[in-house]
Amino acid sequence: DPTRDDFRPGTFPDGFIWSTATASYQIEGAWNVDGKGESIWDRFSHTPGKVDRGDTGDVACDSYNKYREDVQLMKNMGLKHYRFSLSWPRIFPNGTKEDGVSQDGVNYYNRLIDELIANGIAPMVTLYHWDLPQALQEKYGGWVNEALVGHYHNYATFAFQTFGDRVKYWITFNEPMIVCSLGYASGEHAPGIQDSSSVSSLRCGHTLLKAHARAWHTYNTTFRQLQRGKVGISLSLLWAEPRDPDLPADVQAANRAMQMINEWFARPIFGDGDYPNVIEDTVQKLKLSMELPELSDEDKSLIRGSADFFGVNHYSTRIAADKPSHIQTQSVLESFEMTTAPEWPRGQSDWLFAVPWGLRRLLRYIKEHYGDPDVYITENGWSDGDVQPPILEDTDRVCYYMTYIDEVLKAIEEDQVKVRAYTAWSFMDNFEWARGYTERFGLHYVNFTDPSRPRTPKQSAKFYSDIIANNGFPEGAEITKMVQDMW
Ligand code: GBH
Repeated sequence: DPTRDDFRPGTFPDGFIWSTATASYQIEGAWNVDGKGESIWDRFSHTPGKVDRGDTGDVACDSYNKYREDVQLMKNMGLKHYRFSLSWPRIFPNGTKEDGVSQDGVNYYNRLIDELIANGIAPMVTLYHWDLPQALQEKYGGWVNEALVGHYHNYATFAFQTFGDRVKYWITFNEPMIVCSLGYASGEHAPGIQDSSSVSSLRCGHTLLKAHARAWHTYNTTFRQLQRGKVGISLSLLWAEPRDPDLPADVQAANRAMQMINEWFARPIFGDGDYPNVIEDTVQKLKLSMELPELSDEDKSLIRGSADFFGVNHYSTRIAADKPSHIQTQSVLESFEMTTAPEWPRGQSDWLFAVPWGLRRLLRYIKEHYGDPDVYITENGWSDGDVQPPILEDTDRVCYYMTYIDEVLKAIEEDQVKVRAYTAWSFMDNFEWARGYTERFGLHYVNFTDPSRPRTPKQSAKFYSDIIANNGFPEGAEITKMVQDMW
């Protein structure tokens, strides 16, 4: 089992960033408090049948009220960075500044940011982690409409202006591909639009790319000199390993899978500025019947290079094999088959298999394909179930983190990938989107049946805080002995 045979102790480069992450809708609660506007996730979770067990984010972890306690728990862990997201409708309840700013919403983020900084923790802020103001959904149909480029740009500019004196790391969008494919094709996520033709999801992607680029350019020209921060984007990336690496058809199938899943946003921003061929092909085919926006040369040059770092959310790997029928089939998606290996441990999430070496290969792939960028791992983590008694001795999660983090170290030391940051998803158990509270990703356990939502550190919180304290796994350190015992 390649996950267990080659642990190597070692220390990360000086200044390496250790962080944990959350997102507004998943933790804040207070969904209709102090003037906050409705988001598409409020609407979606309040619609029967959309989320498992009918769970909602109405209260979630109640971080709107408990943020001070959260910051103390972070401090206890020795964390110096924290990634969280702003809720757009908490700031602009109706989606735009003209329709009113909620000062209470702005104050909440000011208090959170100040509390973090007072405790020596640097905020890393995601501008959009999926909770669009419902007003913009209703007025424009959401991200399928290019009008949202301007609205997002105004919101991002307001955030740079208001918080940028203290926030030095910005992430424009969390996982644009998931926003478009689950929100506008399969309908599993808000706003729940089902469109198997891909037209809606491609329009959505087009809007997100332009919105991202405009926000980056405004930061670059208007705020950078004074604020001296960095602006990137977080893409969800899967590693696809060819089933038979000696079989060219499988190697090509794995390439198609990587293109389909990873390159839609990565190539326009970090590559040569074009959509990957598989997207171009789909666009060409669909154009026969529908009018689809294409990226103009001007768009492309605005998008190309519009990031100070490459944010990577990575959880899992698949085996890709050729599906020979692809010559006749319409869709590239049907031209390969994705499977897993029976020996890969699976988390509570049906898609989450622990394959640590996949992360190292993915990091090397990024270095080789996208001009050796600074890479920030903005999410990585493991789920277990909502069971009694609670899993506080979360050894599976500890194993996941130590093996994945060790592969990051190898990518840095042996492959010279410029990984600057690692972020554990998540700081605490939270609202896991369509799965509600049935899947737990936290370093802290949250009791969702107790109105005061108490948090309890799990074994993984202790483990991760030792990694932070040691800046890795130095030879002879307590943590290395622990790892070697577990091996
Ligand atoms: C992230 O999404 C989110 O940013 C975060 O909010 C969320 O809580 C966290 O991860 C945990 O889910 O392997 O081909 O079957 C991750 C979204 C969901 C993207 C699963 C890949 C599997 C596709 N991922 N999906 S596949």
